[in-house]
Amino acid sequence: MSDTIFGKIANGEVAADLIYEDDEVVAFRDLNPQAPVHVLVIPRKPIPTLNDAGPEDAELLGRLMLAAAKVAQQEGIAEQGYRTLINCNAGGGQTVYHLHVHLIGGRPLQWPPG
Ligand code: DGP
Repeated sequence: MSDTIFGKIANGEVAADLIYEDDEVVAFRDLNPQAPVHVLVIPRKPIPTLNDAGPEDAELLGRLMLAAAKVAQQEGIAEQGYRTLINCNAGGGQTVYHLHVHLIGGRPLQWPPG
């Protein structure tokens, strides 16, 4: 599973515009940004989809969300607001099968999404 492009970014085999990393989490700019700020927050652990996360991943999932909030602060969009989302499987729009949280902001965001 660590052979997805995101696994390779997490272990340094493939370059990305990294903006945050710690022992368990890496964040980098999306290659195809949908907003002025579009960052992907991923666990180093190669969990393919949210469906594959188990109770043992509960703390890690929390760390992903806290890292997203930290990056939002770093990027200066925390006060104006932003969106975090996880696409799950093809019907949810997932294309890379390494769990990731999208952090999107820097422009007004519509709700509901398309
Ligand atoms: P999703 O559709 O939720 O699986 O989102 C995958 C996102 O990953 C999509 O917005 C484009 C981005 N992406 C795909 N390949 C790369 C890559 O090699 N580098 C970076 N930085 N982003 C990528």
